[in-house]
Amino acid sequence: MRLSTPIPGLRAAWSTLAPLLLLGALQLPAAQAQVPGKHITRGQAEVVVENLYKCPVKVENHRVSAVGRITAQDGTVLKVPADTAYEHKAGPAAADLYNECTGVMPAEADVAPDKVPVVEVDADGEVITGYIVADNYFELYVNGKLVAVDNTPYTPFNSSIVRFRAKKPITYAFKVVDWEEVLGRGSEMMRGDPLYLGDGGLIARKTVR
Ligand SMILES: [Ca+2]
Ligand SMILES: [Ca+2]
Repeated sequence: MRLSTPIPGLRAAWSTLAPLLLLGALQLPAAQAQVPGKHITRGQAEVVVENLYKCPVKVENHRVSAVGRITAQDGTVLKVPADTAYEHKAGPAAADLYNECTGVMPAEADVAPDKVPVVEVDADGEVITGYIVADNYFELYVNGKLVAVDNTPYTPFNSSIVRFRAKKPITYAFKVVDWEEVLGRGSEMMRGDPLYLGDGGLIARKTVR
């Protein structure tokens, strides 16, 4: 459950890249609007979606990506672990850099970012390639446009290649979700314990000129 999990094909691809700088607050599509502010919940959420993603092949670490609903103490109804573009089928799915479920597990020398479609943000911009791994899920917004949606919400751990054409100055924003094993509790499975506190993170790098 850590980002240090070996991901073949990733290290060499990242070695010549500079960190992807980012993180400004952008306005998300209305379908993804979550209630702003701080809310306190107790107990488990009601499951409203049993599983967003089913791996088509048997892998060692596949976990159910459920979605739930819970009412906070102030009466606000929240979706957990998050309202995502993946659930709404919004935005382009990120291409695989490494993914056990799709069988994309190239050797480092065989990674081919040039085959990834370019999402156009600004017609007069430059093409930028990014490499992303999230524990567990990401959405990438460039100059306010959703350009990539992680295709695996929970596990197995996967990594992605994104390409887009954008004009400077460029504002990057990520929405990142550390998925839950027990909805509403914020926990994840660790060595058989579904209430393990868990951890989350994101690594994202891009090409520079
Ligand atoms: Ca993922
Ligand atoms: Ca996690």
